Amino acid sequence: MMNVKYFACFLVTFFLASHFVNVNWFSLQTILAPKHSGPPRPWAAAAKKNLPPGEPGKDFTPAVVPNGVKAEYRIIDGVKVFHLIAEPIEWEIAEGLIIHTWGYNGTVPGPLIEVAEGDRVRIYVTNKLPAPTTVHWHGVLILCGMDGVAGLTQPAIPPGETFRYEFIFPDSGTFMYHPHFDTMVQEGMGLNGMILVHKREPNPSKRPDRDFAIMLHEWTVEVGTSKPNPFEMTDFNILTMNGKVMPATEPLVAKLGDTVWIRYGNLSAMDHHPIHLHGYSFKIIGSDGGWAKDKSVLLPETTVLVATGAAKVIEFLANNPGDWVFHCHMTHHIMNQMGHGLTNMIGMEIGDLDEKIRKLIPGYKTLGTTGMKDMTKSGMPIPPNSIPMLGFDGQFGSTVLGGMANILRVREGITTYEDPGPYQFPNGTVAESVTKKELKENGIQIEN
Ligand SMILES: [Cu+2]
Repeated sequence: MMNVKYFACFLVTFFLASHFVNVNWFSLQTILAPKHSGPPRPWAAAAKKNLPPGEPGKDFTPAVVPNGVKAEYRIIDGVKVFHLIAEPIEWEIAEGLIIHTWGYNGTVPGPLIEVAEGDRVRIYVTNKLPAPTTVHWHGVLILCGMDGVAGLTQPAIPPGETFRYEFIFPDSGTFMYHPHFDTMVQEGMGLNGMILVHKREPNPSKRPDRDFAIMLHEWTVEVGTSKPNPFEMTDFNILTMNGKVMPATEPLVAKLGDTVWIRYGNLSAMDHHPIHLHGYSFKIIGSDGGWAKDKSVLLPETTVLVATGAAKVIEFLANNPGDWVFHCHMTHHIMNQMGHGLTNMIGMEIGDLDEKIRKLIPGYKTLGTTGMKDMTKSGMPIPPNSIPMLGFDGQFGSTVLGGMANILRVREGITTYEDPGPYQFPNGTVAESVTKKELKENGIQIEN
């Protein structure tokens, strides 16, 4: 009789505990316990290890997000708890262009989720969009029910509601997150972000000294408007690194001798981006699928093709001081709104055309007869809320290159990673104008 009472009491207690304490925690523990037949599940080993939350500094060197932020978290019972809010936001692409779009926690891309391998996370996703949404953890090998595919693995999160995702990051690597509901519109409006899962490495000398995270994205914002058009299929006119175009992109700073990683993620709608780095060759040591096992067999590269829906990690030794540009090598991607769909004026002899037109339109100026230099900020009147090519104002003038571009500054003897400003070139090392005498001495004759 007593046994039945105890059993009934146990059932009631278990029901109450599982109902009120945390139903998901119970079920996840059960599922993650590695007691399965067949091949080991990709997440089973990490679940068995049950590691404490990884600590920045102690377990890994925190990454740097140029122009960006990291997701805040609190640790509750050994679980890192995050909160993502998908919502309409206002975002400045560069001075002169503010867009009204969608983002996570007020930013584009969303905040970087930075954790260590084996970290258990609980991520609450609140939907403040006018449409349902989900979050998919792109590249992370987790239980199917946490995969975030609306309709297939979960109901979509209705506007106004909050869902919980809970899992363990089984592997270190470079991953991304984005909606898996009406993906074309929601990603196109800017809902995307990166996830860095660090290897737990107690010895700092075995970690990279500088670890940068950059998300690539593309937009179409018609001149004079502020709403990106997610229905565009081919003609993207704003190409961003971490939501900014050059010169609003924050330079990357490294000390001579540093081991540098740059992790690129790409959630552009249609384009792959071949990102070229000047001054260095590097090795592509990782992707969203994992890491190269033997770096010595990798081909040295100067351009990494970051396919849409992929992440790539490059590694190099910072052994060449200077200001080195890195940029997408698809040349239309280093332009902004005014580099597209123009009448080809190159080589046109305009004579006194401007003078005649100015009688009808005061201030008129024909642009583009020698290329895109006229389209930089100083060269033309700008329609409201739009950006011309911009370009970066360096110590020798404009780069006449903007868009998906940034600068790596490598310096000797710096003690902080604050922007050190323009590179001081050693005397006699800069390309310069020459005299006729020198040309003659070198056997070069120039007509006129
Ligand atoms: Cu590109």
